Amino acid sequence: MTLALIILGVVLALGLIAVLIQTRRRRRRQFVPVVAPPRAAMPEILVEEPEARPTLEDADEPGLASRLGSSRGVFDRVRALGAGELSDEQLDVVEEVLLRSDVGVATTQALLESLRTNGAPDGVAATVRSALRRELGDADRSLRDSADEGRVPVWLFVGVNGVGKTTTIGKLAQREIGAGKRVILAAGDTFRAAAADQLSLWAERTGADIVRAAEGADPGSVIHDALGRAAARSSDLVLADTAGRRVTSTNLLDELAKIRRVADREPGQVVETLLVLDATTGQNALSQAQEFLAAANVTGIVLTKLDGTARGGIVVAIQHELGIPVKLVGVGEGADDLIPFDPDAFVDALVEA
Ligand SMILES: Nc1nc2c(ncn2[C@@H]2O[C@H](COP(=O)(O)OP(=O)(O)OP(=O)(O)O)[C@@H](O)[C@H]2O)c(=O)[nH]1
Ligand SMILES: [Mg+2]
Repeated sequence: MTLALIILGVVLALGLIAVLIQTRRRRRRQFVPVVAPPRAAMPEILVEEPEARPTLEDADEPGLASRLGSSRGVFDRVRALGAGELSDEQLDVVEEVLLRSDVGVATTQALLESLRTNGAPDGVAATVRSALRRELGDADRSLRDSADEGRVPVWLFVGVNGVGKTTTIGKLAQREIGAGKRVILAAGDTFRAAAADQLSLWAERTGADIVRAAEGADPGSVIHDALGRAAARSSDLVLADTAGRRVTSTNLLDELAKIRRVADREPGQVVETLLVLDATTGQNALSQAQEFLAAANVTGIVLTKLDGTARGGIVVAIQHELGIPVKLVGVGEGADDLIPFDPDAFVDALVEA
């Protein structure tokens, strides 16, 4: 009898232990396969008291002209021209400079026409400056960072490979976390493992949280998991990376449309779709953009690598041809090398003495 009771007791105890182990495994399983577990060092509240640091505008405005690489040099010959009526040779110089600067044929011809008719009483450089400024218009260049009640704002980054999507996300993570936001990076570029590794490095550097998956995983499911995590942690912003290449561009655009639908499903809400373009590719950037605009509901453009061999007039061509505002410009590879696009400061930096 006693022996039977002891055996019964042991069997019950073993059963209880088995149930406990199962429950713990199941709980763990909810997180492991879909979302990387939070790093041990990741605090629940990522940034409690952001340290005071200069805003990007304060840090960059004084040096914009010197950070524009070769863009400013293109206008040297225009700066050297005087005021008043222009000779044919001088008009040729203006035409050549404008075309080389990548502003595009339409803007160049319009500006030449105006110079022929009105001359340049305030100087050629000033006339060119105000014409370029006029072309850039007064679009809203702010980035929307709020979503509807109960939803998490998502900024989706699209563009062909190598233009600077992942780097721009890293820079923005730095900026937004610096402003006190809780940011999650979604490694939606599952095309190659190195893409998620690159984003993970930015997460480590900036203190952002990250959701990633194995190479070849469905990008939509990564975005979906990131949104779940963002909702659970009351995050303020999800920055979603995407792959820049697929077998064909049609495939890539289909994939993007799918990712966008997932990102825009509750609890997520895509409030910005930012097309990243490499300024050094000049007019090629424009034809890429046309394809993306048709597929991806683009709300703004990030123009990268303006510190390099780019010729800054491409900003004007983008505005003219696409009508989509350039919202940010990249002027280097570092975390602080991203500037909100300010048309006044930009045309001054390009053309003024
Ligand atoms: N000079 C300069 N380099 C930049 C800038 N933005 C990005 N880069 C560099 O451009 C290269 C490509 O940047 P990524 O961020 O990896 O580009 P991506 O669009 O994510 O590329 P894929 O992942 O291949 O689609 C990197 O070496 C970056 O450091 C910029 O504003 N200026
Ligand atoms: Mg990338």
